[in-house]
Amino acid sequence: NAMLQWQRTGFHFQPEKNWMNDPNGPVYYKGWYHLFYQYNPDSAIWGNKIAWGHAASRDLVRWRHLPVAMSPDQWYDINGVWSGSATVLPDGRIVMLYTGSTNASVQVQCLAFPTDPSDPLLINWTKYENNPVMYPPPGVGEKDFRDPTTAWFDGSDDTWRLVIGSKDDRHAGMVMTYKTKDFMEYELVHGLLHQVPGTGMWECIDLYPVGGVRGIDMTDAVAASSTNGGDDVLHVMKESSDDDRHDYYALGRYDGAKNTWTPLDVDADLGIGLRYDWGKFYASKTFYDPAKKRRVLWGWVGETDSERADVAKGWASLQSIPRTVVLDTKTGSNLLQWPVQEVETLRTNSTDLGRVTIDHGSVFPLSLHRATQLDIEASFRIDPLDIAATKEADIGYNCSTSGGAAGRGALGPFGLLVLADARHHGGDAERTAVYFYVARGLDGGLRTHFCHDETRSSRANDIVKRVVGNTVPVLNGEDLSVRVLVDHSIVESFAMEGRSTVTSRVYPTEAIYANAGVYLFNNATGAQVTATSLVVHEMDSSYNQAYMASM
Ligand code: DQQ
Repeated sequence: NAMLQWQRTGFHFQPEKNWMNDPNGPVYYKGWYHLFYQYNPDSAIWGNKIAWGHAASRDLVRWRHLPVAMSPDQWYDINGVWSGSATVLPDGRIVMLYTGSTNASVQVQCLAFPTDPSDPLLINWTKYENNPVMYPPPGVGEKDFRDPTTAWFDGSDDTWRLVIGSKDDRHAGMVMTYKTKDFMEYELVHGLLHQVPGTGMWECIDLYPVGGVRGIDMTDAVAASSTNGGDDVLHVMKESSDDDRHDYYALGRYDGAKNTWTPLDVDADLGIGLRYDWGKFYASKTFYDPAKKRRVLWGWVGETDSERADVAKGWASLQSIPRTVVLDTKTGSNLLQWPVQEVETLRTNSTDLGRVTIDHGSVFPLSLHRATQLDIEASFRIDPLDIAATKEADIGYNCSTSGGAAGRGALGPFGLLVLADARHHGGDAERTAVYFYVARGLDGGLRTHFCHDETRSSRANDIVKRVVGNTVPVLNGEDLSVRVLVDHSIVESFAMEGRSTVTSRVYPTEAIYANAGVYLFNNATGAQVTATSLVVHEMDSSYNQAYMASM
């Protein structure tokens, strides 16, 4: 449907057509980044014939689409080649573990290898002849055993270990550990690595060490902890909650000898605390990039329009921008996620709008050439006198329930309107609001919320439109900063250097092509807000034909 083609993105990863979901087996091999993904080659909706789609890139930004890597063609994966992860062995070989849905829809773990390890594009894959290599253990549901992680080496008993998510019969999400010497025979390690009552099935577990600057490989962290006790390294655990379809993470400590992972803060445990992203983002996975010594996160960003619309378009879903992940050493209590630096190579026209003061109750249009593919960097400051003068206590503020960009308080909302109708900003014109709201507590303390308001993003009515977001830590003296990636039908925001991220899918019907614009807005009743810096970069498309041909 040509009418809907403008919804395709310029620099977010998506297949040429049909359905995509989880990122699978991300890995760096012989100079190429590989991304596999859950793919339905027959349709724009999920089905029981899920295969592994495949693409490769030199820079995580410009991708080359490759043939389907694995299809459901064996009894043990005939109902779907489901999610899995890559492990790079010390000699450079790759082993891939994935979940097969069998002819009886039992979830089993399977092994595959590159058919030709000398091929840097890893086009062909061979499934191990004795698959499956793991069955649901006693007491675990046949349909509650999936998504093996990347394995790491544990020198204490010379085994490789990996974890798999599940739930128990009382609806507690849980993580099991397996060990293996050769990836063919596996042993379930006694006990559970972690478990949280009431959180339901944990899909796509991820477990990895984090530091404040560089990425850390899990095998290296385990080796280091055996020599120095490992107290300086934290381990992130992530689970994708099938109940509410959000990716939850927590910072904690991994103890291989005891087979436990313990959260730093039990009140912010998995499934109840921090999320990677407060919008549309699920079934994510990280990998360690040895070339740039960083940890990179991918997440599946689904559609929020109707299945009917997806079928009409002929495609569904995007991947998030690949994000580097580090520990926020300033707060010590959250991660920082940030678009990989290579994204900046797509910046073309950059407009520095300098300092702009936005009076309360006003909207300010930015003059730009094109506004469908943007990378916006903005910082805001509320006049300190206005903060001091505020008596209002709105500590119960909540992005989702407090009136969005239109609900006015003393110190917010203010921020940006993107994919907004450039012809007129009033009335019912389409726009997606990306904003801060500062709430003042009874004690005078401030609490900053970062939200997306999608409720006015489209005139179409077959779309889920919400206000999403959460509080974000702001330390003394910090401006309120945000980086916003706008790409046709996705708005992906990174607030406060990546302490909080929010991703929205939006489907404007009029604010498209040359009609798309950006505004600053300040809907606070009692605060003057200054954009202390504001730079807008137009973004090139990464699917540049000349570039693809030269790869
Ligand atoms: N998607 C896969 C499963 C996984 C789920 C099936 C998460 O392996 O648990 O497409 O979105």
